Amino acid sequence: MTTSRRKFIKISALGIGGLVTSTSALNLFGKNSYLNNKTALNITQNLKKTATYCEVCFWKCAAWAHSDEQGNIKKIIGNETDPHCFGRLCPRGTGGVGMYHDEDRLKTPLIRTTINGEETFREASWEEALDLIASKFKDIKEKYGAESFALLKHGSPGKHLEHLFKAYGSDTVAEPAYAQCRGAREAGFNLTYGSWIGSPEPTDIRDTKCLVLIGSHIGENMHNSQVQEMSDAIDNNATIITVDPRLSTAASKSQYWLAIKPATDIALMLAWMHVIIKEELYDKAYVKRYTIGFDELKDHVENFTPEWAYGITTIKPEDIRKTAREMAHAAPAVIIHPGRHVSWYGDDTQRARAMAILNGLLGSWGRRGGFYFKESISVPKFPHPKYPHPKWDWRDIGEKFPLAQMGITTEVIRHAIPSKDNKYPVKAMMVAGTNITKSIPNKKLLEEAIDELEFMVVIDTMPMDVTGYADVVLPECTYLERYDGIRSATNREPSIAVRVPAVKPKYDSKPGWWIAKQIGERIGLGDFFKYDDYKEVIEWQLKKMGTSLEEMEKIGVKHYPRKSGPMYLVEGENHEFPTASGKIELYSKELKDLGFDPMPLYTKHPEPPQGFYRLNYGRSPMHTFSRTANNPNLNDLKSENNLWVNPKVARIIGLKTGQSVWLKNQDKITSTFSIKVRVTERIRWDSVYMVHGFGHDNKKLSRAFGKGINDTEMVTKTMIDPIMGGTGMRGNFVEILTEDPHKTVEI
Ligand SMILES: Nc1nc2c(c(=O)[nH]1)N[C@H]1C(S)=C(S)[C@@H](COP(=O)(O)OP(=O)(O)OC[C@H]3O[C@@H](n4cnc5c(=O)[nH]c(N)nc54)[C@H](O)[C@@H]3O)O[C@H]1N2
Ligand SMILES: Nc1nc2c(c(=O)[nH]1)N[C@H]1C(S)=C(S)[C@@H](COP(=O)(O)OP(=O)(O)OC[C@H]3O[C@@H](n4cnc5c(=O)[nH]c(N)nc54)[C@H](O)[C@@H]3O)O[C@H]1N2
Ligand code: SF4
Ligand SMILES: [Mo]
Repeated sequence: MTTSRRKFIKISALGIGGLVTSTSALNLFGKNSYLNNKTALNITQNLKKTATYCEVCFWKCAAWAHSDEQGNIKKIIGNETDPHCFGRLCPRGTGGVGMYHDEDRLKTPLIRTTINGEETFREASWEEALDLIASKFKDIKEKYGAESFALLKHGSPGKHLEHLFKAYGSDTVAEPAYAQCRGAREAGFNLTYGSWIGSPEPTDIRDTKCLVLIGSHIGENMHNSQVQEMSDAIDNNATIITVDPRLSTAASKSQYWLAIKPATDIALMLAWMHVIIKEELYDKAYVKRYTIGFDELKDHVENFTPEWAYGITTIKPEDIRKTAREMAHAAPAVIIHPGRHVSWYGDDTQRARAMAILNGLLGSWGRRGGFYFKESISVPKFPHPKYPHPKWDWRDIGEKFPLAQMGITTEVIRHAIPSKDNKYPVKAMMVAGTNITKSIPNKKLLEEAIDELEFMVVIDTMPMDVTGYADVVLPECTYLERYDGIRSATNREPSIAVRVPAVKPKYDSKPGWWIAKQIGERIGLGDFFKYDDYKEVIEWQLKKMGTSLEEMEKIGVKHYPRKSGPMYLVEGENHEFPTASGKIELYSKELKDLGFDPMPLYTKHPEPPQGFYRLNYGRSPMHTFSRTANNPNLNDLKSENNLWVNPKVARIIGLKTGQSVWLKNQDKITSTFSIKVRVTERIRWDSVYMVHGFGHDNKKLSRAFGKGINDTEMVTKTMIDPIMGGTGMRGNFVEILTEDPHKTVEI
């Protein structure tokens, strides 16, 4: 099967930033463009190239920002030697320049004030805003202890602020990339192999013969090198098996699309294990040498036949058998992809365990075309005094969840609500680079918690919804206007990349490192920030790493040789896995000892009642979460989300493509805005689907305000993973309303 690479990957062409070849990238330079193709190509020679890495998502592709003599950024192009992007940026990365140009950006610090009885923001100087924040830092520490000041963060600015918080004495830190994203996968694979999957995933997709995607919608999920490698795998006739209730882009390129009934994946995987073991298709030598618990697993899956799974998943027994054989046929060059956003149904660590176990049976961990042993190089720490030891931190806040390995945002938020048994009161909060009103569900609880805070400061580049709740808003400059920490990539071989400002910060915006330092100095922590410019930190680190800023400015990415040994297991040799037993744990004693199932079991989850549909959500290749909805370039490509509705459902309700509808969920929450219907066979009749990140409710976002529905608003029921505290968000059911529920009725 051959597929046109260009159609699938929608990543810009090498070297010229996608101006000519790819239709999607071409559209980037549409009516809101800063350039047209011809001028772009002509002026390339006169542009200054600055080394950076992209912050439009967390794949962190290394890139070259091109700016003209007037200091305007004209375009951004992938760094050819970068293993995250192989010289091509995805449409979002190419459109990243829109983050810099967006005229709706935060321009000055803002302080909440009351005018004529109404709360509003007034513009303030940095001096005033920073002094106010510093006084609150001192206040909170005196009254409650530094621990009561929490930091919710995501992305590069988070690193600088985490340093400030640790110096101050608070490790009450969390980010949505754990409990709302990949935490359960890390827990599940850690239990099995003794190590996290991490980012980028060490999936050897370019050499695989069979890629199994369970939900992962690579191609819409645009994690760059992964998409490119999948495209190569397709060209090399690898078998793609996609398990998804929706015909995703990946499913449409697959030999097998298993349109599973939502929330039943564990049953499918147990049946796959059953077939693989019953038909003796597993890698016997690998299982014998590297794993423990095979006999227990064999007994465990004895009754989980494809016929049993059929009743649960709606996938035909012969399809389950056929796909299990396909995987075994390709093994060990097979990947049961661990997924990334896995906080679905609350039994997510167990679903990740099932994926990990399947890989173990097929012998793909540590094998070419399966999972490689990743390696990175550590960046030396710039010297600073020892951090004080907090009396309590994110671990205590998440203590209910024995295998939580990072802060749980929802728990940190919940601890802002006073109660008798709240031993760890959160009294103030800094939110940096995360739009929590979009990324954390259960808005009622969130608003209740925010209401209780004595102080809240938000650091963002844009007037996102979350800024509306702050006492002080600080405008950070964009990634194109600042130095940041060195990117050390975990990959087939180690490499580093630098981020150097391509232009001066626009308006009165400042870099995150500067903000952290300014607050630190004001509260007596100057010794933790012994530099005038973050450039000095990078220069010091690069020197220790055998290079220099001067060299890095020329090359952008530097590669280092592997030191940890071969990328794959050496045939016939033993290998010590970093688990308690030193083996791949098919049976987990650790889980058993903690009172959990030592091997995954299928549990039935509630199904939508009559008239309701399961709310399913995912990614658009043109957008990242809520952060790009207002980006002029990307908004031009896609300005709102749509509601995917099966034709059967459309017939019942009488819906047509393009019609505006509202949603009402099981807890009677109605959507603030409407969404346009897209009638399509590509979604099962029991679910509806939309892209996450739209439905913005801050009017200051002139392009994004009121466009589409915010899926998070409809997520009021969550299913919590008891093992690591993940927030399962896919158990919400919605009704489709054809009339505006907000229309005032005239009597
Ligand atoms: N363009 C773009 N790319 C991105 C991002 C972005 O914002 N924009 N964000 C990045 C980040 S941080 C993450 S974590 C990843 C997320 O990307 P993935 O990890 O790929 O996300 P998933 O939630 O697994 O994928 C959503 C898919 O799951 C399917 N699905 C829903 N319910 C079920 C079910 O019960 N079973 C199965 N088998 N499938 C189901 C949906 O139909 C949809 O196709 O994307 C990354 N890449
Ligand atoms: N309902 C629902 N919830 C989800 C998801 C979902 O699919 N559906 N996905 C989950 C996943 S996988 C993840 S990883 C999280 C992502 O959660 P978030 O990281 O919170 O995602 P965004 O909504 O993009 O919010 C990022 C914020 O950072 C700001 N920002 C961007 N660049 C900078 C910068 O350089 N400096 C500063 N200071 N701010 C910046 C943006 O303007 C925006 O306000 O959400 C999770 N929550
Ligand atoms: S995948 Fe796209 S958005 Fe993400 S870092 Fe790379 S170019 Fe930027
Ligand atoms: Mo994520």
